[in-house]
Formats: sequence, structure tokens, C-alpha cells
Amino acid sequence: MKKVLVTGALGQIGTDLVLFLRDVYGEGNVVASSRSRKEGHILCENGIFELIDVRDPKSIDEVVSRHKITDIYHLASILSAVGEGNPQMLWDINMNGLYNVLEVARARKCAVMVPSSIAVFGPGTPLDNTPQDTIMRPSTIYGVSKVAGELLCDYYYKKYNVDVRGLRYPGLISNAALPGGGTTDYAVHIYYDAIKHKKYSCFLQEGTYIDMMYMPDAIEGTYMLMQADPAKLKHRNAFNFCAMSFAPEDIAAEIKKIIPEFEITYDIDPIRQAIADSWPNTIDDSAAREEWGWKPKYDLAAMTKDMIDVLSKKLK
Ligand code: NAD
Ligand code: AKB
Repeated sequence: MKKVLVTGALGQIGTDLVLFLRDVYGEGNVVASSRSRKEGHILCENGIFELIDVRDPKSIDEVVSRHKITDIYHLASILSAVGEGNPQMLWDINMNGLYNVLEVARARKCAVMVPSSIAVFGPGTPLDNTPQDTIMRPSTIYGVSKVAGELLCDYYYKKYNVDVRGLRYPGLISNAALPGGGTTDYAVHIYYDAIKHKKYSCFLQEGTYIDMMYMPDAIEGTYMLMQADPAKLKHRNAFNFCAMSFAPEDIAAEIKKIIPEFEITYDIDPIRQAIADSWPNTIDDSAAREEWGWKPKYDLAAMTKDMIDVLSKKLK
């Protein structure tokens, strides 16, 4: 029987992922963790919650050994926009945290899921239909940590046979937890503001295309990758992974079909715009489709309908 630990579980992905994994493996077999408790968070009120700061290897090892953990989903991280404000903190959490998790996994023989990001790409990368294997020279500290992380995961697999797998997530859109300080966060906030205020001021400019995905697809794909036959995984740590690509005006037009009064305006943040401009417009995820059968369910229209349905009830 699997016993799962999720680090950074109270964030955007963890909130959905833990609930999904508890449905699959049972509530008592999935341990949520973060560096501090969040008052009122569903995962601090229900099921097993442990305090783990991933910079502290002892706190990881103690929980892994006490709960006899077999699989670690390592989500604790700093995202792109916050990272540009504090590169030293980002390096400490993203790199030392990953190293500590991999070391515990090596010693305790755990499988590990480590998210990468479209942020591994940057200047020099072909921006359209970005290949799986291509130039990766990112210009953000977040992207640098993700490229280094992919390489470190490769190393632990080859050198120590740690079963580590990963996806280059695109911008993720969800309605359970708010995003944690990335460049793609606008694509979540726009739905909240559309419902609450019928308008949204966007920090990225028109025409900024980025790959995106609805959270149910991201969770399903993550689970599929972790179940996949290892013999078929040629790109085990770093699959290009996407569902749709759109610019702010496309999501606004889709929202307007349901909320006709909705208006988008633009107030550009130069830091996040520069990050977005360095990322691909669309990536080629055919390796994920071929190696483990990836296929998204949601496009922009289906996601928008679901986001507005769910958030309209939540924000009443
Ligand atoms: P998030 O910021 O919403 O959540 C991360 C969580 O980690 C937060 O709750 C934070 O409190 C916690 N954390 C930070 N420092 C910690 C530490 N030292 N010890 C323990 N916990 C700590 O991030 P997310 O969106 O859930 O992202 C999870 C992973 O997926 C990250 O690796 C991120 O880079 C990657 N990713 C996310 C997206 C996205 O759109 N959400 C896209 C690409 C990649
Ligand atoms: C961010 O914008 O930092 C994340 C990501 C694409 O990695 N959402």
C-alpha cells in the first residue's frame, strides 16, 4: 500500500492534489505538510497534517520514517514573480529543499514527483511549438532553479535509481486555493474579479500567449505520470505538458460570453511582462502523449464555464 507525503501542500496545487490522492489512497495514507499551519485551511482541519520546512532535512526524514512514506510529491517552492523579488530565498528553498527531499528519498527508498515548469525555457528557445528537447537558458532565478532541479533529478535517478518523475507544468488555473506569486496568476485572478466586480485590470499586455491548464487536468496528468510504466518513460523528469495557450484578451472574450458586462483593462507590470515574454507561446507535449498517454479534457471554453460555475457558488 502506498503512503504519500505532499510537501508545500497548502498551496495552489497541493490543496487539490491532496484531496485527489486521499480519494485514491484513503485519507489515512496521505500526509499533507507545509512549513506553517494556515488557519481554516481544509488540509489543516481534516486528515493528517505535519509541519515540514523543506530546508530542514531532519523534519523531512522524521515524518517520512514515522509515517513509512513510500511516495513524496514535492511541491514546496517559490514561484517566478516572488522569486525575482528575493532570488536568494528562492535558491535556498527551491534548490536546498529539493536536495533534502532527494536525499531522504534515496535513504528511505521513496518515489518522488518533482514539478518543473515552462519557466525552464528562455531566450534562444523556439517560442512556438517549443520542442521537448531544446535550448534551455532561462533568464529568471526561478527558471534557473527549475533547470538545475531537472538535472539533479536526472542525476538521482541515474546514480541512485531514485524513481523521480516530473512535469513542466504550464500556468495552472484553479478555484480551491489562490496562486502563490507567479507570472500566470492573472488567469486565476481574472475569474474572481469577473464575478466580484465585472472587471479586471491585467498586469500582462494583450497578445501575451502562454501555455495554461485547468487544475483537474493537471492533477489527472500528475497521477497518470506517477502510475506510468517506467520502461516507457524516456523523459521521466521533465515532460512538456500543456492543454491550451491563450492571451489575456482570449480569456476575457470567453468570460464575456457568460458575463456580458465584463471588461478587461491593462496596467502592465514590467517585471512579470518580461518573464512572460521570455516563456514559450505554445509548447509541444507530444512526448507526454506518446510515452504515457497524456490527453487534456479541458479547453478554454470548458474551463471558463466550470470556473465561473464553481466560483459563483463559492463567492456568494
Ligand atoms: P504555491 O506557491 O501555491 O505553493 C507552494 C507552497 O510551498 C506554499 O504553500 C508555501 O507556503 C510552501 N513553502 C514555501 N517554502 C516552504 C518551505 N521552506 N518548506 C515547506 N513549504 C514551503 O505553489 P504551487 O503553485 O502549488 O506550485 C507547486 C509546484 O509546482 C512548485 O514547484 C511550482 O514551481 C510548480 N509549478 C506551479 C505552477 C502553477 O501554475 N501553479 C506552474 C508550474 C510549476
Ligand atoms: C509561475 O507563473 O511562476 C508559475 C509557472 C508557470 O511556473 N505559474
